[in-house]
Amino acid sequence: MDPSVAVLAGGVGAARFLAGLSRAVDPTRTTAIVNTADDTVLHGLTVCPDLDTVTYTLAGLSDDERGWGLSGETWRTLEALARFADVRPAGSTAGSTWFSLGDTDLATHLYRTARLAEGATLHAVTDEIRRAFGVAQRIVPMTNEPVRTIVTLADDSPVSPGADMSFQEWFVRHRHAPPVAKVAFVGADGAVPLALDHVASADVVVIAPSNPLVSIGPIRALSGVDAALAARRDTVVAVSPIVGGRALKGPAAEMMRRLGSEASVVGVARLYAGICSTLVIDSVDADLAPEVEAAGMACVVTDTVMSDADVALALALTTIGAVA
Ligand code: FO1
Repeated sequence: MDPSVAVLAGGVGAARFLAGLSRAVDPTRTTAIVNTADDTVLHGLTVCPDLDTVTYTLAGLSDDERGWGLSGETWRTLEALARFADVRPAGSTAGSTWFSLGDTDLATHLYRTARLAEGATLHAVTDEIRRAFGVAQRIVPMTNEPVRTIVTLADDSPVSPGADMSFQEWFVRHRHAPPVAKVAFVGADGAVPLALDHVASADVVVIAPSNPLVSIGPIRALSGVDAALAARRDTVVAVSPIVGGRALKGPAAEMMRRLGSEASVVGVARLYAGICSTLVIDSVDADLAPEVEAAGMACVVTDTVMSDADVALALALTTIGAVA
């Protein structure tokens, strides 16, 4: 029988890894535990970007170029909202268009929001959405409770220096350009992690190639997650999201530098060494393998840039094989 796998996941990098994994092992034996600290409310709708990126990608319906949202998307609702820009009173956020919600993507947020209003948990709604999209892998939000990433902008930020800002405002509205001095996961303290039993009992745990600070960080901030990983460290393997000192997508490298980590596979190894035995790094970083090992992790060198489905499949097989 194929090994059971639990995957700690953020957005696009994790989604592509999970798509490779779904071809490598029986998808019904895989559980993705997904960051929800990026979630936001827009137009009264609950939007869960990482959950949706994972679901759409596994359904084969994501927009590959953007990395988020659905392929073949149309934007008529967004365009229609622009009509209200001139009449919106100062201080109102009604009808804002800085976060692009596509017409078909909106259906997911409408369904989720309506089900949450009926009293369903985020876990239950996420499972309903997964089934509606015909995805076999289990997709579990990291918690049912709202946890929100808040960034504190650095004093040298050209925008609102020293101010606190929601993750999506920073990431999308300001294109993750303003330097960040601090990151907090508001609500993480009291939130109950989901799927801790899978983290404890799966044959293999994978930390997907996601931002270690703002995608994996919120999952780790939940009570008991790090302890559960540390207790089975020998069968926990991470894939570095940093390749050649840069993130393939998003602000991970710049963020790591700003928040005191080295923006390299060695910096990733130092962040994960306490909870994870093995780091998978890209061939371009092969010369750093001894430093990863010096940071306390075994190191596997392979192609990690998932430019097509076959690379993702090979990466998934190598990753699982490193600790299975
Ligand atoms: N990212 C953007 O850069 N611009 C957008 O307008 C945007 C809209 C959007 C809508 C739905 C969704 O699920 C994701 C969306 N994202 C957008 C991506 C997303 O906000 C970020 O990539 C993640 O939060 C980071 O993991």
